[in-house]
Amino acid sequence: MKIGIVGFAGSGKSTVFQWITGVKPDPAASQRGQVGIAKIPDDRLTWLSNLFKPKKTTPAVIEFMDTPGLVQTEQRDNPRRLGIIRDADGLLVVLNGYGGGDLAQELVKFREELLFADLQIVTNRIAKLEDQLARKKNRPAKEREADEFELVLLKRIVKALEEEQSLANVSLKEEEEKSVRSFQLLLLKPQVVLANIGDAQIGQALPEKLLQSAADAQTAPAKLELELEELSAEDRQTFMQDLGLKELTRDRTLREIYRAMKRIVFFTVGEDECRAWGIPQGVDAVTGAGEIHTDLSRGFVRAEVVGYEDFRKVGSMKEAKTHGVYRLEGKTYIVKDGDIMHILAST
Ligand SMILES: Nc1nc2c(ncn2[C@@H]2O[C@H](COP(=O)(O)OP(=O)(O)O)[C@@H](O)[C@H]2O)c(=O)[nH]1
Ligand SMILES: [Mg+2]
Repeated sequence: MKIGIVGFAGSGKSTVFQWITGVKPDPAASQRGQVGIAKIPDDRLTWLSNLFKPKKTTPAVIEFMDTPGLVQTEQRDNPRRLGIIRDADGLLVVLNGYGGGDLAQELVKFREELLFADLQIVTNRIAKLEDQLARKKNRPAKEREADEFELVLLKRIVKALEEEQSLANVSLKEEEEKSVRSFQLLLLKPQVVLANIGDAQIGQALPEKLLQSAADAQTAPAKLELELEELSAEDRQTFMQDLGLKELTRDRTLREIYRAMKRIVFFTVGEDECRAWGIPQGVDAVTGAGEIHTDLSRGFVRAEVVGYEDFRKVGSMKEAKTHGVYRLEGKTYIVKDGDIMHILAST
């Protein structure tokens, strides 16, 4: 899972990148998309690790990519600049919350850039398809039908882009999703909006107008929290109290991003390793097993499953069996967030 950190130049993308991944931003590298890994904090994994005392504890991760960002005065160049995030699974949109600008307006402008870039791709493709349908009349019916199918779909997408400036309400069937997947449309990617605020904005609510277009928008004093990290725990407490900062927001922000990207985790536990495996919401047990190893998905027989909350009450797999919370599930079982799983496979 890769998330592109996007926004206008100077909004604080590189600051957020460092805050979230701990990787020092390199302006030259960010031109090509600098990547860093963030571990997703999970109290459940910590609890399991305290119980099993494994040699290794491995959290779920997200890869973040810092990008150079867009320039308001060079709008014609922005689609090219956005090319860098075409293969990202989601977007973290960083707004400049420290400079005193209108955040709702900034988000509108940024989304217009995404819209402009997507429209360019879709309308180019439409022109190509129409041309092909008009000129090559003797192609096999199957080919023509495929083109027509795509054309109708793309026109529907253009309509939504032009009228609603969003693809949020375009529900695509599986076949349609497949047909447009290769265009990597930016407005089809899940977005998390993050206002990068300064010391002066701590404790202030986000503008109502911004929340109307991004209900789950997050707030973070990223630069300040980066600076706080360099202090001793004691000094940090004092500073945080003085600033009216109750807690560091990074963990919460990461969990929120994970949730917004519709990811869940299941756990594997043992004396060697306790690990959180990240998977998309709604996948079945075979797919989940494949995340661990392709052999486990190929030879999948059954999954032993105990939900985290149940496990916490009983404390061991053995007790889970006697208390009736241990289950054997088959290939099509839809994995739930927090499941503790042991995959049984034939090799
Ligand atoms: N005062 C203040 N400056 C900030 C804050 N966040 C970022 N900056 C500064 O704004 C400039 C641009 O930040 P940067 O993260 O490089 O933005 P990017 O262009 O989006 O990557 C840098 O000089 C940062 O130190 C903040 O919260 N408060
Ligand atoms: Mg930068």
